[in-house]
Amino acid sequence: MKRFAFFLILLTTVACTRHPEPIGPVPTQQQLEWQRLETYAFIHFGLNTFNDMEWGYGDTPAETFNPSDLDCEQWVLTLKACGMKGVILTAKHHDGFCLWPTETTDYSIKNSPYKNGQGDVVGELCEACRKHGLLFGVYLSPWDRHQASYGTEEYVELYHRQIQELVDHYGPFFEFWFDGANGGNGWYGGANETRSIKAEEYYQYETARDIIWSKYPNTMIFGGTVPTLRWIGNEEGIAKATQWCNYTLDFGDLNNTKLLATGIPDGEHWLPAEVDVSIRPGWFYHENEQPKSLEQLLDIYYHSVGRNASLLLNFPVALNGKISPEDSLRAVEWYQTLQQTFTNNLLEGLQPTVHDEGVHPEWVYTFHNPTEVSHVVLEEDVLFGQHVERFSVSYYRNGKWLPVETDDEMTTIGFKRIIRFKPATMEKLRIRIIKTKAPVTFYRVSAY
Ligand code: FUL
Repeated sequence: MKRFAFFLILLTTVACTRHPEPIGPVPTQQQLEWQRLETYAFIHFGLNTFNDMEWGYGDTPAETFNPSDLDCEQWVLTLKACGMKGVILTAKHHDGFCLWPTETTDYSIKNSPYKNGQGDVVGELCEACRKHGLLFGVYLSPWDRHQASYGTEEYVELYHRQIQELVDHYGPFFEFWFDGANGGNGWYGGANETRSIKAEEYYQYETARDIIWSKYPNTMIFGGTVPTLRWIGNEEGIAKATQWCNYTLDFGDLNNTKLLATGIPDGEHWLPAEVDVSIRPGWFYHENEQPKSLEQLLDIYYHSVGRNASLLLNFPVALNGKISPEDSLRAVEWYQTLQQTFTNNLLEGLQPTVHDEGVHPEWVYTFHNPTEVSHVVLEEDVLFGQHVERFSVSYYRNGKWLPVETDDEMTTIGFKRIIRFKPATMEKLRIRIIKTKAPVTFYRVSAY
């Protein structure tokens, strides 16, 4: 509603003068609210942490889970200090070890020395999130290398019961993660064999989703056959310059990393992308690994949030049960750099001249004095769909129009697109639409 009102105010200024109609897929309210979060965190923590592994086989003893100083409030406060709006915890990774005292298996925190088996990391994090105002989500690996029943109907029932327990005892969840990995081999109750399943049928994802939505209908769903958002197709932290929220919900297409990377311009559904990447090389903590540099993290931001995708940044919790100081310092430095960059919108209060008659509509902003600019942020009003296919950014200085200097390709815009360029002092700034599928409605245009 608010967004609508804002649109009406902007109508005579930055938006097209034609009355727009939604064309093509548009987000649901739930998707739109989720897209507005922009950055949120992953926590990978579990038996792998204590055994220096990424993919536990399913036979690592539960007793090895032994954090000396676990503090979920430290996680939450750290994540808030680096601008994260929510956190998704690996309640169960592929090894099958559960971080809550589940009734479905003995392979859980109940049989670990942590709080003498009385601990509950899912509950503790959920509580800390509630206390400090951070959204909460869970990752529950469908693939389970521990369970003897894995591959049979019995396991699917167990998996659904695990979802039910999480829904009954924790929540609300802003996002629920069904990981796509199904490596085949595992311990499986001592069978030590390779088992393959047809993921699109086996896990009965519609039932899984219904269990979640029966209590928390606003939960965004990652993975499976009925997702409300999509994987970007890589774990490097990179969305492409051309990035559509439009997609077709077909299991084949949901596994096609090429299509996942760009979206499908004529796709039938709104399926916005999420970029998941770890602050360190691994998802789980390994003593010899270091966090990414500030420059790498900034690139990740510009290549995710700056390219019409959400950023899910992973923090591997260390053996003591805390986010390590190297990671938190780096992430806070990163957030503060972004805050400084994007505080002062140089277009604030400037009315653009809009020419939307010809083939190439354009928006021209005239500064009161020559102004140095290095970033332009464009946001389509996605309630009318995502339309722009190509655009340009130029500036006027000493009687000439010049293109801004950047390697970035100016193709799609979508929910948010940030163009970073060599700082240029300008008298005017011009955004021109070169190719679009439908009349363009900007939600906001800003410059820094
Ligand atoms: C992948 C998993 O196999 C990794 O271990 C990690 O959890 C990542 C986020 O998803 O599919």
